[in-house]
Amino acid sequence: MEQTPVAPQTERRKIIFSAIQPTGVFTLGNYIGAVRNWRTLQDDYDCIYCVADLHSITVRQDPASLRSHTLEAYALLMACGLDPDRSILFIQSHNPDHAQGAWVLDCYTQFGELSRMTQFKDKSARYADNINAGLFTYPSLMAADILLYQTSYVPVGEDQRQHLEITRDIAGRFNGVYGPVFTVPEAFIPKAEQGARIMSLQDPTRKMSKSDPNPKGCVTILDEPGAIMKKFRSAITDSEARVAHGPGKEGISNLMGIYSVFTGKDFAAIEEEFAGKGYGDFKTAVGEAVVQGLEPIQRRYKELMADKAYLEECYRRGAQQAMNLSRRTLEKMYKKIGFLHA
Ligand code: ATP
Ligand code: LTN
Repeated sequence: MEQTPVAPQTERRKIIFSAIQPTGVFTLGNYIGAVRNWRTLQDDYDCIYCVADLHSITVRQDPASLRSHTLEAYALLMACGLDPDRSILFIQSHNPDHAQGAWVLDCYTQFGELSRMTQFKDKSARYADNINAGLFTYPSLMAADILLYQTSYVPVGEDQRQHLEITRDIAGRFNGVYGPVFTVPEAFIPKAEQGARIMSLQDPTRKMSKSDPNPKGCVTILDEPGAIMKKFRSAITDSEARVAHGPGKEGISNLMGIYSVFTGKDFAAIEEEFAGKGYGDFKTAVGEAVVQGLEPIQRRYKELMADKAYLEECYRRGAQQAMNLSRRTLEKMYKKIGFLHA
């Protein structure tokens, strides 16, 4: 295929790609660890973000819920400030190149390396009656998502670090055989203090997760103010009654991380602000900061969900834009491998 001319490398902005699964309303963990950063990156990069519905079926999903969660996830991304006029926002299954690319990459991914993935080990223990092949090959689909767009950086939370490592390994291996087909991407993970890993409010040793069976541990970005305050007031802390971070203070450190993100204050300033005050005051302040920070997102979300035609127009356009880019890489992969031109 003829290559369309592209501007010299120096004039092109680097590409960012990331995705989130439509497995429920986003939690504060998703927002702080990932989506919040996706918004600011739009200023300096060409950003591509997607709702990873193909990944979500590695765990059994009810069809009606999957449909509504997918549209909701798309609207939530926009409500969090992702702009379809500046970035490409699309739904993974609307671009068939991801599934096609994933099959190819499956053949350049080793059984041994997939067996070492902690997410696979965790999820296969949690869903022991459905350890399907998709759960196992999840990382090569994720590698296809990223590599099809010649991505330079992938902003994700700490839990995705291992998936980024395997993506780099797959890209390096493919390039080693066929020459430089893929850009080898780097992970963009926030610092611990900036919320790379937000923990459950009920068990600060476990990550806050959309699919947490205990809703008290998990604040979603659409929770009502009353529910948010209640969850923070009943957050698990420790018996020391001193707002500070460090070993044995995982609950308080987690709350400090959340408070820091919503107020812009660093840990030293937070310790000073609450010196001599009890945990009750601190928890109330964290809850109030979160309620205030989420209010504009919740308002925008309601507006967007009231205009389904607009959402549909945006995700259709996004899929087309995504395909225009991914097609070039997929065609290059096919050609290098030796598939006869169709
Ligand atoms: P599920 O519960 O369905 O496995 P999840 O809540 O873990 O989902 P994902 O869709 O897998 O969310 O992740 C979307 C993004 O949010 C990823 O970049 C992930 O690293 C980030 N993320 C998820 N949970 C947290 C958390 N507790 N703290 C920081 N970042 C997080
Ligand atoms: N596996 C990711 C979601 C995801 C993703 C991606 C993230 C699917 N494809 C590509 C970054 C890049 C997760 O957060 N669980």
